[in-house]
Amino acid sequence: MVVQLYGQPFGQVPAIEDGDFKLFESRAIARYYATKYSDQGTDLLGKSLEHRAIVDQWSDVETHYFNVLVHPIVINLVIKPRLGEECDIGLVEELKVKLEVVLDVYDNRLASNRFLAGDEFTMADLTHMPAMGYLMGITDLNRMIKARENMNRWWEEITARPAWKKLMEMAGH
Ligand SMILES: N[C@@H](CCC(=O)N[C@@H](CS)C(=O)NCC(=O)O)C(=O)O
Repeated sequence: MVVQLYGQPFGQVPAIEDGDFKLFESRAIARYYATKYSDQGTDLLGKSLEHRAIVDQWSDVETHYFNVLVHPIVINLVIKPRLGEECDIGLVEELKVKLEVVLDVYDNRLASNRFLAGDEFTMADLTHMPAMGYLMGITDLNRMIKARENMNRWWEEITARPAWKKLMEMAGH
């Protein structure tokens, strides 16, 4: 039986309640709060029609190229061992080969752009941070990122932001 918290029909987290308003799916939640508080702090959504489109483009790259590979890697190398379940090393090795190609695209993009959507930190960078955080904690994957100079520079910069440091402190890292 699926246990629904905050109306999440798949029984997963995160899900939020903001007053009477309920929402699930982490990326939709992040966009909701970024829009709701767009007049405060960093503008995460993009400043023009074109900039917003580029933010959306790299956010979609995260979902459709990056996360589809990284999510099962993290499940197998981080989550399953914690649950005492066996991980599928064959699958992880296949995914790592595919991920090398995707990381090259990122490194190339970040060679001429400070952040994924251009000169400013946006939602496109932010949505990568949870999975990137896991990857950097896995020796082999950490090496794959560190080998890419521009991606590594980008990761150092976005994790130096006060909000990430605060989150890490709260998580006890
Ligand atoms: N696409 C969803 C994925 C959510 C997800 O994978 N949630 C995991 C934790 S990170 C979960 O709740 N797993 C528990 C379960 O499936 O029973 C999102 O981004 O919100």
